Amino acid sequence: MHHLRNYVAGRWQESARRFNDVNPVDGTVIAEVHEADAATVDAAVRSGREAVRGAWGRTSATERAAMLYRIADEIDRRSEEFLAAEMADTGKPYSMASTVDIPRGAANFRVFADIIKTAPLDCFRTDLPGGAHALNYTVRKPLGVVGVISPWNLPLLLLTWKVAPALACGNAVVAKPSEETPATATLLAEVMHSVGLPAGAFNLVHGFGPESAGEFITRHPDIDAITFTGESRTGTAIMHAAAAGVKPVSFELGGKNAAIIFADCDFENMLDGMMRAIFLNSGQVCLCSERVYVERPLYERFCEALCARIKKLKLGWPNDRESMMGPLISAAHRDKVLRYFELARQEGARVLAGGGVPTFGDGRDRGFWVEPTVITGLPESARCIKEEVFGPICHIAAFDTEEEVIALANDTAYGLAATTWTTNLNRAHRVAEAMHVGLSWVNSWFLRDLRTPFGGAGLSGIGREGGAHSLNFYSELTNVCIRIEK
Ligand code: NAD
Ligand code: 6OD
Repeated sequence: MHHLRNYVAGRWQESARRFNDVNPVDGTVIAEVHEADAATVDAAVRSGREAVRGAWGRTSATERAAMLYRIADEIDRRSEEFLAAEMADTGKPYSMASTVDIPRGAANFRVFADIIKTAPLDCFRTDLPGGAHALNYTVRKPLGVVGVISPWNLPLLLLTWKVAPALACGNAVVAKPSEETPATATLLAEVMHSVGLPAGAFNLVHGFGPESAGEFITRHPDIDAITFTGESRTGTAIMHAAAAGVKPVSFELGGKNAAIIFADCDFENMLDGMMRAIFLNSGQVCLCSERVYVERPLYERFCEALCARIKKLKLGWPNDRESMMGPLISAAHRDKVLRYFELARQEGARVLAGGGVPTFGDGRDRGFWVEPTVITGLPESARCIKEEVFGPICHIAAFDTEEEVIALANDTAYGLAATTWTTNLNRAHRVAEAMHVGLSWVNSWFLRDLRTPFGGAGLSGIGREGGAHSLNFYSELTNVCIRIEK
């Protein structure tokens, strides 16, 4: 059996307590994971503190950038291993893992290496009475030891999205990947070791949330900041824990995102985009469009075309190059999504496609699959319209006016992403800006430039990361003010 260990102070550490890493494609156990106890997390935090006080804390931005490029190069060199590990942990198809997850793992390090080398600092000359003046300039310093807690849907992408800027700013990291997907994080620790990152600058602890490694990090008095991606409810729990030490938090949480399709859209482009926006990663992307609003003249055509495309969506083994959709992450999550399918029926939905569990006649029947599903006919107050399902499902409703659809799209406690499909330039700008979200796409979805702000409003999060926004979270700024006499 393959063992996934903790990485603390530059050394691999075993634990007596172990849990299974399961492949969701067919339910097989692929590894035994060593769960970090409170003492291991404490050792990780202490080694992080020593690294920040020691050689790592004294590195220049140029030296850290060089280290980040080495990490990126090493991820690229071992990309086949990362791919295999990510596909085994998540069941996601090669078509996605090889184009999104693993390339972004390396890109996250490169982009923050570029950014830290060129980050400008504020400088103001302040005129004073009598001809004297003051020179104000800011100095960027590490926060200290940053706790990084990440989810299972895009494991390497989302972990490195936070580890890279934290290291770029000179912090030490104690990272905890999701208990569902510990494999690529463990490979990342191997990479850190092999490129010579100073011991303690990156620590990896495995485990769960409550009363396990997650909570041990968030409650640790010597953690300086917490950056978290996951469910909104978990965000609340972490905020409680962080409140005790008044620790800065950055939260990227859930979504219940709207797609708005106007009748004047480029239909085929929109359909391609919407297939991704609804079913990429089996709908397990926080940005996925679970609420789809279609201008009435296009409504029937869209529903038919989407259902026809679903029939061609191949649910396959990850290594099958034709495979477009994999299973859900776990039996528990599959059961949650199936409960929403059932709830939708009880709430009065008409099921246009899917709604059940596929059968394959092979090992996949022991995995955690559900069918791509399309529903209509729910009132806007239905739980299936209000709550995040995080599965391959969307609800489609017709609308008549721009004003009406803006109100419908914004009628949610979340505020992560929206996507608008239209060829009318004026309307594109009006609607995109009217969305109460952090990310408003037009004629595209999940199109990323890593220098731009990423995050959500309302239940979808606190703060923005990406580009300089990340640097501002992961740094302490000191303003130096020097009075200069005439
Ligand atoms: P989750 O909140 O259950 O778990 C995320 C991480 O938090 C895991 O590592 C888990 O072990 C840990 N955790 C759980 N409880 C904890 C606690 N009390 N204290 C400390 N750590 C704790 O989320 P998930 O099921 O892994 O991921 C799916 C959710 O993440 C969805 O809601 C999705 O929308 C959201 N998500 C958001 C974004 C974004 O960028 N906004 C990105 C990806 C996923
Ligand atoms: O692209 C990113 O940087 C990012 N944080 C994506 C999040 C996807 C949510 O599942």
